[in-house]
Amino acid sequence: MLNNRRSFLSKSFLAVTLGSLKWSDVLANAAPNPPSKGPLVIATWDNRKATAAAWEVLKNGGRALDAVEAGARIPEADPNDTSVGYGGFPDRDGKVTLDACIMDEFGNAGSVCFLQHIMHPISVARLVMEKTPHVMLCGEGALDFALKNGFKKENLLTPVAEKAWKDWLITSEYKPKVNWERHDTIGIVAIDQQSRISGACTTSGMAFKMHGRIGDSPVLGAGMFSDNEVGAAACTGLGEMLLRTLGSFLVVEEMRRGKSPQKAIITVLKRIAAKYPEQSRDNQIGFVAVDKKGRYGAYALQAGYQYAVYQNGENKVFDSDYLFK
Ligand code: SD4
Repeated sequence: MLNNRRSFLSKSFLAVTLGSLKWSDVLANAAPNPPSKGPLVIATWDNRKATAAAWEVLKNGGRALDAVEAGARIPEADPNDTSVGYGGFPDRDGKVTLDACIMDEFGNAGSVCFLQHIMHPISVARLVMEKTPHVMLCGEGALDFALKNGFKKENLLTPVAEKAWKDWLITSEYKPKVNWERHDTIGIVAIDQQSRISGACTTSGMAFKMHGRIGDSPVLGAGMFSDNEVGAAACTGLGEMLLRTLGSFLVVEEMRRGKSPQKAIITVLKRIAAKYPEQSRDNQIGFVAVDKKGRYGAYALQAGYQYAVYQNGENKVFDSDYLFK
């Protein structure tokens, strides 16, 4: 441990001398980390049912990839979750269109976007990763692929979501605001007993978006990114800002430079807020991240963001800290 710390500090000395690191960051990260306490899963919002499903896989020595898929499937099938899968609020034409992506510990990735009528886009994304030479399938092609692989065509528009859409049509005003809709888009990242890291993200996107609009969630590096050597990050919030900044990729890159998950997220949120000050003031973005040491972090632009963590046999939800106090 002492030797590791010494070698970390001498490497850091070089990095500071070369100008790629600040001492304040070095010292913060040089604090001995608690040893990895085994597997861990963390998800955006109060997705405790999802982290519980993921934990069932992790606690038995299962693969992080299976855990994040199992977790993501929970809100996808929940009619009361109006931001994901079945029950998700539709676009302004009344169509429920779904986006999802997944990455495994080898850096393989799969994604679907603008997918309709399929309850579990995350599992279709996984099949794209495992059964095709491609990474991303969209719309009709993604639907054909899903149907050919045994997925059922279903009506995903619940009466509650349909009513919300009809009410919205009266003013037809599209103005995303902080925590304006019940955000429950799930970004979920996990490390398993063998230190394999994976991530997933699934959503119905912003309610009453334009037909054809695709957000950050199915875009690798925007809604989620995972690199088994470093860690994984995923997010929720206004997709347009995350698409322009590739937020999840940036969080992983900040961890690669030596930052803890928490510090990496804060750095990225500050960068987004500096680049888009007005949109950042009026909108929400929240991240979760895990690193190879089994540490996690979460942070948001605004108050009101929550995240769920399952670790050491305990499933907890926390109010996230945030930038704009
Ligand atoms: C999107 N990031 O489509 C998603 C929305 C979201 O909870 O996170 N909703 O822009």
